[in-house]
Amino acid sequence: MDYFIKQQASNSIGASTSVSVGEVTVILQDRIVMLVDLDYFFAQCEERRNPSISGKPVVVCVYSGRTEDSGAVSTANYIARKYGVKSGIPISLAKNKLKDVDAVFLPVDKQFYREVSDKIMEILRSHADHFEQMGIDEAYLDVTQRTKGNYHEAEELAETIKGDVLAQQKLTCSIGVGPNKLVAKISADVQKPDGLTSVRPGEVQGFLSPLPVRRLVGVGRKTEKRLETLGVRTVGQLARFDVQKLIEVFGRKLGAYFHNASLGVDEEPVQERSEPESMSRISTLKQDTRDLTVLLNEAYRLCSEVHTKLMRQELVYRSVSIYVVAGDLSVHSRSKTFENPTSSLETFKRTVKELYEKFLAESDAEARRVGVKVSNLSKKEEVQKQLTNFFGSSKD
Ligand code: TTP
Ligand code: MG
Repeated sequence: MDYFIKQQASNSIGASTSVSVGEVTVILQDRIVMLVDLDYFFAQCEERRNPSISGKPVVVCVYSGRTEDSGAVSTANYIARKYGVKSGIPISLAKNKLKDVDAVFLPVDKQFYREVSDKIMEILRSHADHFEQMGIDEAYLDVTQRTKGNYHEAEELAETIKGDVLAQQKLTCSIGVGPNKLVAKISADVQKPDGLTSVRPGEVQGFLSPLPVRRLVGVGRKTEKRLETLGVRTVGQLARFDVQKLIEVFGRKLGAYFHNASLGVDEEPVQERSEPESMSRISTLKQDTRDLTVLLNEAYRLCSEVHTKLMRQELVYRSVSIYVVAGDLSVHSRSKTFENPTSSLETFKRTVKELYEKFLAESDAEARRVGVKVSNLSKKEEVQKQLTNFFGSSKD
């Protein structure tokens, strides 16, 4: 337990509030963080564009094109949700659930949602000391300075933000206010749509304790099951669970994270995200060569490394390049850009192969070093996440 309290102390700047859970006392820095999440975003954009559909169940779909109804639901408005329609379910199932009502099914129009999102993010940014966009419809705002650390002011500011978004962009959102990102995120989910939930430092423990552990970011289905075998179902039970045992089961980093999270402690700053423009790896061959198999052997290894990093940062790429540093140290490169972004390792490797073949056909240089690069990077789109969900991958 010691290391944890020390960590808190060394990170603390300015005012703080201490909170006790059983025998443990933790110090929460007095920050005020908001999480703004737009309600049923894609479907609400569609309602705004065509108000005549508001009042009906609206389902926005990613059609795979294989058969008329194949694909998955991207999101649905709250009327459709009453019938059990939600993100990720097959379109055919959604149609079945809504077969007796006058429902509207629409294809995703990502470009339109992106435009609406950009305008709303500008509004949100203008109300924050520090701003961090998390996805197309979600952002963290650190408002500590402008509210002078006063929750009452922060709650008023949240109302102002909701009013501005509605007046300027005709959309509703839900806001969670809390002492950090973790609490703000969970509280934003409490009341939806059009909600505002504020959890002050002294209320954190009471707020989190009864919640299922699954509500904590990073606790997926597998972790939930493992915690259950330890007799831990709620965040409160997790807070009282021996941290050393947690570390034994989940490793030091994750164990400590779960422990801190259960206590409502999260020091992650709200900070602007800048996406890298490219990612690359280069390596020196054992000997200079023009042998495609040897080149690819090394290049594929580099592709996997780059791809792992790409996945960790949830990025997709649109361009692939290869590099060859020849024996005379001249540098050669070949590139290819796709129309649509992808996260596929297979496409990456296939393109690298094509480009090395092209290089060998066009140049007679011998390769001393080989490199691969992905560029034109952007955040992985929710649509792609959704398709992955649909075709089955677990959260952990
Ligand atoms: P969410 O904020 O998770 O969902 P939402 O805005 O539709 O609904 P809520 O009122 O609960 O916030 O996701 C934002 C958008 O991302 C959503 O409108 C559509 C898209 N999305 C998918 O395409 N697939 C998914 O599985 C999820 C969860 C979201
Ligand atoms: Mg949302």
